[in-house]
Amino acid sequence: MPIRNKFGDAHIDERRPSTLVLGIGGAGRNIVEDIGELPSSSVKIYEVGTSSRPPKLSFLSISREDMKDAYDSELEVKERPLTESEAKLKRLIKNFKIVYLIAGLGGKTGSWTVPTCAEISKSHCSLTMGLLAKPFESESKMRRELSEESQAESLKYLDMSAVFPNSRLLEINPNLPIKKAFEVMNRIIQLPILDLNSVITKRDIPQIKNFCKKIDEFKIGAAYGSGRKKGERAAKEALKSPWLGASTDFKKVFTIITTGKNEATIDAKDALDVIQRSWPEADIMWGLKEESGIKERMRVTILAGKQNKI
Ligand SMILES: Nc1nc2c(ncn2[C@@H]2O[C@H](COP(=O)(O)OP(=O)(O)OP(=O)(O)O)[C@@H](O)[C@H]2O)c(=O)[nH]1
Ligand SMILES: [Mg+2]
Repeated sequence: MPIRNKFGDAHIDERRPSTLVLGIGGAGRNIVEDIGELPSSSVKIYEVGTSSRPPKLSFLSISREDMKDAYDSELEVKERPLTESEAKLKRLIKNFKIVYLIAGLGGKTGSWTVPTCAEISKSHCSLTMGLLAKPFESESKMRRELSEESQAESLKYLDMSAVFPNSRLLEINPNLPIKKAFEVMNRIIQLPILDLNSVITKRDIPQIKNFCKKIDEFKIGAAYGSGRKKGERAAKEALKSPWLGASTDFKKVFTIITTGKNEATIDAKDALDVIQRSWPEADIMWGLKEESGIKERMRVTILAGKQNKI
């Protein structure tokens, strides 16, 4: 029998783990810059990059040369003197329980920095998640190879990761201008921070880590539903999300249900039943949260993982 567990708490802010979100390199910075207002004061966001682009949020300046040296080193972070940029990153990262690393892999800054941050975070923090966009098929071979290599290196240290191939943007809407397309995608990439992270309490972290143990990569889908049967409608739409792909063999699924105030949980149960029918063998961890702006609607956010790790 698959497991269905509720986790988290929608109300108790003091039990929220301190959370750091790092938007690294051009893509990472774009994604965090338009994240908007955060639901909890326990979340801090930083842009990380070389200083030529004026930041909109708190900023941590690093040098590409330092990050290249770090990336190329055969030694683990603990076994060698840190570069100046790594030392700065470590001083920041070590103060948090949960760390999100956001970047577009394939570029130098993001690809070189994410694995090192993941390694530092693994030894100082409780949970590390990578939210990583991958280059278009049409980008250079060098970029695509760097992105694969950086992803594989990062996976050694990340507890959770979600990967977003940019090429899917074109399959979804080939005529959408690239800036608009990135905006659509960036909204999806932000969802774990806005939804998953808004229900997690400190107490949930070991259970979440355990749940993700054998999963290399999560796919994300989300949608709104309204009116009668809004839970069912939202879940059905979320399941059609292009970022989830066509796969049916998801084994571990987080579902975050966002409602207005005092919503009946019947709609939440409907949503979970729809998901379970689609993936009968999947274990589901689900959380419920409130958001005043959502009014009469319901949002269902799904993070679905296949069992990859041995
Ligand atoms: N989803 C998404 N992807 C982006 C965005 N901007 C760029 N990308 C993708 O991210 C990849 C990496 O690009 P950048 O983030 O600019 O690279 P960087 O980390 O700044 O590295 P360098 O500029 O080479 O130092 C690109 O190949 C694009 O496919 C964005 O706003 N959203
Ligand atoms: Mg750049």
